[in-house]
Amino acid sequence: MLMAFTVLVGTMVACGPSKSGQQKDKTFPPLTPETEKLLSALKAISSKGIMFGHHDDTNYGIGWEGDEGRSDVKSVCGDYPAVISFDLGGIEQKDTMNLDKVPFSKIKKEILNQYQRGGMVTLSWHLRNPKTGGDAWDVADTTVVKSILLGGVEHDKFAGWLTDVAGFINSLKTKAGTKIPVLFRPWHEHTGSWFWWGAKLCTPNQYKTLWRMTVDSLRAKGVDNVLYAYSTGTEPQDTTQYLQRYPGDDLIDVIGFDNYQFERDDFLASMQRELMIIDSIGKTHHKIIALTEAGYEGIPDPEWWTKTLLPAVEKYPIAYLLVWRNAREKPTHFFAPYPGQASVEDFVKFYRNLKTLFAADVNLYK
Ligand code: BMA
Repeated sequence: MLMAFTVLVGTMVACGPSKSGQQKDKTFPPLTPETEKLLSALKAISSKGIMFGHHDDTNYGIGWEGDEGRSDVKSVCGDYPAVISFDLGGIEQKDTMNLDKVPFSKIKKEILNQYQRGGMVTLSWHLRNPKTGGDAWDVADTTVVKSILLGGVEHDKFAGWLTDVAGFINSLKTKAGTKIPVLFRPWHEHTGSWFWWGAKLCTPNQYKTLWRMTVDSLRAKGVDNVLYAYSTGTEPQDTTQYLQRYPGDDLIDVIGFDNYQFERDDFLASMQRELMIIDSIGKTHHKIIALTEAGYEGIPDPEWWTKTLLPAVEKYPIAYLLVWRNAREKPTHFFAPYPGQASVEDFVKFYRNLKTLFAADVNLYK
């Protein structure tokens, strides 16, 4: 029933003539059954709790790298995160390792492991600057987004980069050949201006066109195992500002924001503001909501998990919250506890709280 419906809707949406009649008809593949299951599970999960996520969780941690089955989160509480994120930065250079020196072969392996646990994988993309050759944070040139859109000088180069991303996502498969669903979250924190796709570096229309080009290109290359997340920073003050660069309900499955604590009162205030915004938009646009990145670098507050983070989010129906990485190469750059860290005891309380969900609590592909 679900399948038949999906195929029908997929075909209808894909082949419907555009309003102008100018655009060529596009035939896109419907989502794979596992991707549909992930979408349904994400819609339902907030009635059970909030999934905990951690970036690069099983790739490395404090004092280790690449150990089979190891995870700082698991070492502390006994279970893996329900969500693990990985970064594709560098795939567009045909590099064998991403920008944080994790081999793409290892990322693939860990994506399969997380899928087999019944947990979710999400992918960010800190890609390089296609115009200057600099990194994602190179914001000196304000014409980069324009240059990669159709008709721009770097369009062909960038189109090739999307082919590399499509190739990677299409290659995520189990041994039996089932494609593994992932949540792709490109062009994030665009309401700030620290990435070349940021607010001061392109117009709302250019940003939205970038999104549409990205999704259209992946769909045209047969990528049918992906959901898409739109995630701002904490700049939006209301729903209008949040939606100013929103590319459209037909492209996006999950809406969220990234928020890091520096000063507690500011963190709590921005948390409430952005959660209210995404909760309201989530309801009117029928979208899943999430805290797509969060954290307090170095977790200097030993009770941060149960006295700040959980109370801030628990009243909102977010599907997940994800903390950033435990960098093995930068001693103070960690966002999850590891054995001996000051917030371990509190994190175990957070883990035991009925509201939080870890890998053993979820089975997203049933
Ligand atoms: C940032 C930092 C960087 C890293 C980047 C992409 O927030 O963690 O060290 O390269 O994310 O993972």
